[in-house]
Order: sequence, then C-alpha cells, then structure tokens
Amino acid sequence: MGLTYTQLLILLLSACASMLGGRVVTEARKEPTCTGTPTPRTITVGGSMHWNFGFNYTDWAFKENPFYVYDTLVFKYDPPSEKNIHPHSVYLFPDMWSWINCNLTQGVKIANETQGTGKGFSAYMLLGVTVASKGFNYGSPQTTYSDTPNRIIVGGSAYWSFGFNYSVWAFKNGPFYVNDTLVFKYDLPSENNTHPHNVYLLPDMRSFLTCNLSKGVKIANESQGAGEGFEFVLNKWRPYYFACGASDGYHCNVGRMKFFVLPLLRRWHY
Ligand SMILES: *[C@@H]1O[C@H](CO)[C@@H](O)[C@H](O)[C@H]1NC(C)=O
Ligand SMILES: *[C@@H]1O[C@H](CO)[C@@H](O)[C@H](O)[C@H]1NC(C)=O
Ligand SMILES: *[C@@H]1O[C@H](CO)[C@@H](O)[C@H](O)[C@H]1NC(C)=O
Ligand SMILES: *[C@@H]1O[C@H](CO)[C@@H](O)[C@H](O)[C@H]1NC(C)=O
Ligand SMILES: *[C@@H]1O[C@H](CO)[C@@H](O)[C@H](O)[C@H]1NC(C)=O
Ligand SMILES: *[C@@H]1O[C@H](CO)[C@@H](O)[C@H](O)[C@H]1NC(C)=O
Ligand SMILES: *[C@@H]1O[C@H](CO)[C@@H](O)[C@H](O)[C@H]1NC(C)=O
Ligand SMILES: *[C@@H]1O[C@H](CO)[C@@H](O)[C@H](O)[C@H]1NC(C)=O
Ligand SMILES: [Cu+2]
Repeated sequence: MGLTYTQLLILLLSACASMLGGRVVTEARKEPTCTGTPTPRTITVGGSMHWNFGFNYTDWAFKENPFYVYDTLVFKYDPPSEKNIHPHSVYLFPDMWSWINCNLTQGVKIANETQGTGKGFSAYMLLGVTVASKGFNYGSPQTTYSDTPNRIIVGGSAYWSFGFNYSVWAFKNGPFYVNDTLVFKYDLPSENNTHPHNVYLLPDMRSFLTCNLSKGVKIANESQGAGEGFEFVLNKWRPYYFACGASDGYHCNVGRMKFFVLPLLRRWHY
C-alpha cells in the first residue's frame, strides 16, 4: 500500500535539494528559487487523479517539475468509510533512505486520514526545501546545531529595522528548531521615532505575500521591543509568518520587515 504514495514527497525534496546543490543549474538560474518571492502556484497532487492508490506519483512529479518555495501542494483524498477502509494520509520523510524503504518510523505524519476531504490538505514547498537543504544532509553539517534551544536576535546587529531584508536573514540563519526563541529588538517611540515598529503574526502565506494585516495578530506593541526585546518561542511545528504592522503595512511591504520560518524538529538533524 505504502509504496506509490509515499514516494512523492521525497522526490520533491530531492528536486529542490539538487537545485540548491547546483545540479539542476538551469532551473536555479531562471528564478531565485530558495530566497526570492516568485509567483506561487497551487498544485493539486496527482492532478485530476488526486491522491490515490496505484497512480504513479514519481512520474507525475517529474512532469510537474520544477516546484518552488511558496508553491502549495494540495492533497485530496476520500475520508474513511465503509467503502474506503484503507484511507490515505500524508507523511514527510527525514531522508532518502527511509523513503526508498518506505520506512515510516522517523517520518512525520503531516495530514491524517480525514484531512484530504473537501478543499484538501495544503502543504507549502517551504517545508520540503527547508528540510531538503538544511536538515537533509546534502551539504555540510550545520555548525549552529545544538541540542538545546537557541535564542536568536532577529536581524542580528540590525535588529528589527526598516529596510533590512529579513527573508534573506531568515534563510541564511536557518534552520530554526522547535522551541528556539526569536528576539525582536526595536526602539521606543520618541520624537525621532514617530513610526515605531511592532510585531504581527500573520495567518497564512497569502497575507504574508501581500502584507495584509487584517487577520494578523499583534503579538508585540510599539514599546515591547525596548531593553531586552520581545521574545517569541517557536513552540510548534508549523510555519510562522512575521511582519511589522507599522504604517498600515508600509514597513512590511516597502520596508521588507517580514519573514517566515518553519522550525524543524531536532530529530531530523543528524
Ligand atoms: C530580499 O532579497 C532577495 C535576494 O536578493 C530578493 O529576492 C527578495 O525579493 C528581497 N526581499 C524583499 C522583501 O525585498
Ligand atoms: C513510474 O513511472 C516511471 C516512468 O514512467 C517509472 O520509471 C517508475 O518505475 C514508475 N514507478 C512506479 C512505482 O511504478
Ligand atoms: C526503520 O528505521 C528505523 C530507524 O531509522 C530502524 O530502526 C528500523 O530498523 C527501520 N526498519 C526497517 C524495516 O528497515
Ligand atoms: C485529523 O486532524 C483533524 C485536524 O487536526 C482533526 O480534527 C481530526 O479529528 C483528525 N482525524 C483523525 C481521524 O485523526
Ligand atoms: C518544547 O518545550 C516544551 C516545554 O518545555 C516541551 O514540552 C516540548 O516537548 C518541546 N518540544 C520539542 C520539539 O522539543
Ligand atoms: C532627535 O534628533 C535630534 C537631531 O539629530 C537630536 O538633537 C535630539 O536629541 C534627538 N532626540 C532624541 C529624543 O533622541
Ligand atoms: C485582506 O484580507 C481580508 C480577509 O482576509 C480581505 O477581506 C481583504 O480584501 C484583504 N485586503 C487586500 C488589500 O487584499
Ligand atoms: C505595550 O504592552 C505592554 C505590556 O502588555 C504595556 O505595558 C504597554 O503599555 C503597551 N504599550 C503601548 C504603547 O501600547
Ligand atoms: Cu516597522
């Protein structure tokens, strides 16, 4: 049962890993894949076949290539029922070896048996790329790796400021791990700081790309970045979309004050 469907994701992962490794050079040059913001695609896995037993997903993924960061994969499959006693699910594998052997021991179930109904289950390619490029061990081991959670100053010595490219910062300073703490530091409002910063958590990729704050949650106000800064713990395995909400999205849009992270689970690292 496992074979066909489990082989899809790792193919996507390895596709991007080899892009990063410079093997699929032509694709990598066409678009700034892993740091840029290309127009994202939403791709239904398997096309009209959806996520079904017996369909050749390796073949499908090959034809659909290339996939990019920010692309969304949608998995559609039927819920369990009398007729469907072996319902599908979606796993992400930690490495090529597990994938080849369909060994689920260290896999992470990212969608259960009922999440494929209706609009389906969506997964961003960010997931694949982050895992593939950093945790996947194609390159050299991460020197920042440690067993205990890290405390990371957002922006490094630039802190949380207008005009700094946080997407690049996040990419270069990643991967982040579950339970790491991000620290946002910025100045108090003053006569010389009339548009002070703050921190918003946005609900999804669409809001993030358009800097749409309407469904965002303000997690730090204008004065909480002073002193030791505002601390935020990445305590779940989920994507976090951060932005500055100052001037109705101007700091986010024009000031580049936004980035997202998907903290990894430490056991993926070896
Ligand atoms: C950050 O820099 C990258 C690489 O130069 C670029 O692709 C991206 O568009 C920049 N981000 C913003 C928000 O300007
Ligand atoms: C899927 O199709 C490809 C190319 O047609 C083939 O090489 C591969 O063996 C097939 N995979 C499976 C699991 O049948
Ligand atoms: C699956 O992987 C786990 C840990 O990675 C290993 O201990 C186990 O022997 C593997 N199972 C098979 C059937 O290869
Ligand atoms: C699947 O996950 C959804 C959302 O997390 C949850 O509401 C549902 O009960 C789960 N279903 C099963 C069969 O575990
Ligand atoms: C994160 O920290 C919490 C509380 O200390 C702990 O229960 C949880 O297991 C940790 N998660 C991971 C993935 O380390
Ligand atoms: C604001 O800037 C002016 C000119 O640079 C300086 O003289 C003044 O002390 C600053 N005010 C504060 C509160 O930092
Ligand atoms: C922002 O999002 C809200 C709901 O999420 C939507 O109604 C609104 O049209 C969006 N605004 C823009 C400028 O896209
Ligand atoms: C920001 O939040 C802190 C703590 O919740 C509160 O003490 C402070 O008054 C708030 N400041 C502003 C400018 O809203
Ligand atoms: Cu700002």
